[in-house]
Amino acid sequence: MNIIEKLENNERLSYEEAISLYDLDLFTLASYANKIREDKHGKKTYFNINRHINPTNICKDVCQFCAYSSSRKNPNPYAMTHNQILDIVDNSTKNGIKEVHIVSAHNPDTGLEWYLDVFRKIKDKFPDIHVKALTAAEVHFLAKEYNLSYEDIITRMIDSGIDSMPGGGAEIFDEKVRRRICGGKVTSQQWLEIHKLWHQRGHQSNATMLFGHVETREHRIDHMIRLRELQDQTNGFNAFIPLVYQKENNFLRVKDFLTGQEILKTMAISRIVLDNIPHLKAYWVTSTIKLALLAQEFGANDLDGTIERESIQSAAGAASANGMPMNNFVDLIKNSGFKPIERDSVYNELKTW
Ligand code: V47
Repeated sequence: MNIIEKLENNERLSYEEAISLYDLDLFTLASYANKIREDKHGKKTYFNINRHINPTNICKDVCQFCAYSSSRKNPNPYAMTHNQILDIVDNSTKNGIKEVHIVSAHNPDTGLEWYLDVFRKIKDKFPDIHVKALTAAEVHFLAKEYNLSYEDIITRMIDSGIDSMPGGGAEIFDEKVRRRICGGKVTSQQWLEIHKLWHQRGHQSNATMLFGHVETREHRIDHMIRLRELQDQTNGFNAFIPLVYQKENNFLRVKDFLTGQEILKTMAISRIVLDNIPHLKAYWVTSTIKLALLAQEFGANDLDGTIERESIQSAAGAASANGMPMNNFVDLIKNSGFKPIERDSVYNELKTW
């Protein structure tokens, strides 16, 4: 059976077949990815009103792509206090946020209890706010620092009120590329193992893929297939989030930025390959808002959220430092022909705008 027949019949694609999708033209890919989107979600595009908080940029690890860590080209180390974090959440609730997304660098001085305590305080004061926190990279870092198992850390995360895990730290699973771009931090197998354990405890998470640096198309497909295999076992991933690499202020020497075509092809291919992950998020921060809106025609059905403050990708050149006002978000989705649906962090629909 050729690839078009398989696409017509909605059949699962092998690794080799998935790679050959890149040989199809953009419009063919768009039509198949869009059909999957429409079958799953119609014209709905989800977003949430959220606040990103990055409590510290002091990091023990040295990822070559990172411009956020203070040990790299950005020598302004900081660590927030609990009160600063609580004040941010307090202010943001006035803007209607439903979620705080809290991820940090790997700072040995802000220890395990420091984190757990701030999550408990947020939950005590703001019980209705969803706490999405700690990437698998942070879980691994904390487990190593405190000589604890992943299970132990996960139990403490749940006890301190974390509701879901973000998808960060996945980067690219291929071991050779990973060694080059972020050797020393959580391995691919460990990243997958941590999400598996989290899912087995009945909780949900997301999965990212950082692309557009030194990886090949084959590495992207390998990354997607490893996620698809885990999702077959656990069904715990909500969304897949392809993150477009931003090239400023870091130590990975990449000269060429991905073309819009390659970004959209990769979006469409991920919609087709990841047949078991319900949502595809076009993260406007890294793709630009214009391409994220276009990605709605290429399988994406989620645009993440208003964010308010963005520190990780904006340090590397993205125009996202101040988030996106809610009204802009809604208007842009509507004007592009889709239906803006405000969601909570686990995709319950809150409001049709
Ligand atoms: O894992 C770091 C990425 C991620 C750069 O789960 C970079 O809903 C581009 O994971 N260029 C953290 N990306 C952000 C993240 C995320 C974002 C939004 C939503 C969710 C979710 C998760 O940021 C890291 C890393 O892959 N990153 N540096 C860079 N130069």
